Amino acid sequence: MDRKIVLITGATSGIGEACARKFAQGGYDTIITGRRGELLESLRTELEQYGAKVLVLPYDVRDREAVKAAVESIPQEWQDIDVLINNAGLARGLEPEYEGDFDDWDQMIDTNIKGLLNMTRYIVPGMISRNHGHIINIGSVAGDAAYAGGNVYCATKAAVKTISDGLRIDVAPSAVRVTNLKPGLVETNFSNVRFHGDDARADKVYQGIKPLTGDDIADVAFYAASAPAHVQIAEVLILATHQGSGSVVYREQ
Ligand code: NDP
Ligand code: 8X3
Repeated sequence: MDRKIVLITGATSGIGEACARKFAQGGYDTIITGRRGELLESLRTELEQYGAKVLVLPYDVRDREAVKAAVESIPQEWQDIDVLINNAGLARGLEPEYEGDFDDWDQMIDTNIKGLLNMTRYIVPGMISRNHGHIINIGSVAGDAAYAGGNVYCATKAAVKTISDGLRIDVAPSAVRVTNLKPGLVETNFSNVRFHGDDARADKVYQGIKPLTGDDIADVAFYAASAPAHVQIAEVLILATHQGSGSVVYREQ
C-alpha cells in the first residue's frame, strides 16, 4: 500500500486529537501540530502503537514565520502530504458585539482565519505541484448564521466557508480536493476555552443533550479523505440529533 501522510493542526485536543487517532488507525503517517508540545509527545506515543509514523511539530498557527519554519523543517520523506486538516481554532467570549473584548477578537481572527490561511499558503503549493492532495477545513454551523453572542466567532467560521469555496475554485484544474466540515455542538475543550476556564459554565453548554464527540467529526473527515479520487465532498453540516440549527437546541429538562 502507498504511504499516506496527514498533517493536522490543533492535534493536542478535541477534534484534532480525534482526527489524529482516526487517521493513524486508518493507516496514515501523521504530522501532529499545536502549541503544547508535551501533549503532542504523549499523543505520539499513542499513535505509534497503531503502527503509524509520527512527526511532532509544535508551533502557533498565528505566527507566520513559525509556520514557515515548521513547514521548511519537514524532512524530505514527510513532504508529500496527502491530507491537510486545518482544525486549530477557538471561540473566545460570548458577549454582545458592542461589549466584545478586543484581544478575544484578535485571537479568533488571527487563529481561525489567518492561521488557516498561513497553513494553506505553505502546504497547498506542494499539493498542486504533485497534482494530489486534500484540504479539510474545520468550519462550523456557526458560519451558516450568527447566534446570540457569536458575532465575531461566527464571522470567522463564515470566512472559513468562503475561503474553502474560493480555494475549491482555485484548485479545480488540479486533482486537489477541498472539504469544509461544519460541526454543531461537539464536547471538547472548546467551551472551556471560550469561557476562559469557567468549567461550570462550559458544562452547561452540553447539558440536556447528547452532543457530538471529536470522534464523530473524525469519522466524517476520514470518510471524505477516503472517497474515490473523482468524488469531492465539498461541505458537510454535522449536528447532534437534538440540535436543529446553530441557535436551536432541544434539551431534556
Ligand atoms: P479544543 O479546544 O478541544 O481544541 C482546539 C485545538 O486548537 C487545540 O489542539 C489547540 O492546541 C489548537 N489551537 C488553538 N489555537 C492555536 C494556535 N494559535 N496555534 C496552534 N494550535 C492552536 O476545541 P475543538 O476540538 O472543539 O476545536 C477544533 C476546531 O473545531 C476549532 O476550529 C473550532 O472552532 C471547531 N469547531 C468546534 C466545535 C465544537 O462544538 N467543539 C463545533 C464546530 C467547530 P494548543 O492549545 O495546544 O495550541
Ligand atoms: C462551534 C459550535 O455552535 O458552539 O463552532 O458555535 S457553536
